[in-house]
Amino acid sequence: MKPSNDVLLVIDVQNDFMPGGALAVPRGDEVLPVVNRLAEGFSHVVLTQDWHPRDHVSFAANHAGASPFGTITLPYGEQVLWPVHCVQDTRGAALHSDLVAPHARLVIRKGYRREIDSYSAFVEADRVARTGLAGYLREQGVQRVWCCGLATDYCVAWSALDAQAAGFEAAVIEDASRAIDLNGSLERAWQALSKAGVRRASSRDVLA
Ligand code: VGL
Ligand code: ZN
Repeated sequence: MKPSNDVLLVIDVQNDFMPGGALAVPRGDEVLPVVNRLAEGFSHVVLTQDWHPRDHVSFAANHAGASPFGTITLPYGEQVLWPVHCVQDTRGAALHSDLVAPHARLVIRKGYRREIDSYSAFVEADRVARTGLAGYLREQGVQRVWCCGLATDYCVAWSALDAQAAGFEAAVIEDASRAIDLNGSLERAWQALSKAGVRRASSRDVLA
């Protein structure tokens, strides 16, 4: 069993990111058995939930003439436009019912401000607003952050990069994550992770 200074950060294992969901990640459901196995091996588990208001700036439907997977420029930079997903308090935003982590200590919700998206569990897309997760983890004596879930190239990667930048040792558990892979985003994510010194791990190594 991993001690409490290792945290398993389970990103956005929510209905809307599953096959058939509003923003389906290909084979996203395949992370469930792997994440469940990992969660059994960690005493400290934290979950995240993408949690948008219906009028969220990241939804293509809220911009006249825009289509999902296009981009716009916002005050904080380029923003990908997504299908409406993970609207607060809807079924799509709920954690998948086959996720088994009864001992998870904290659920961080993110992307709840209408005007700012947040892929990262630590810092919102304006790169200024903080979720409070780094402070919580520091206060709990956490040193290593093992990231997994959905999607590898967006919320998992951004969370791992910010964990590392916040002074934790971060890793992405590849087989416990699945990607959207939009215009080469997965390859770019692995490059950024590698450059930042984030470890690329497999669940077998983590549990060994
Ligand atoms: C995500 C796009 C938009 C993710 C969330 O969980 O990776 N991607 N919102
Ligand atoms: Zn989102």
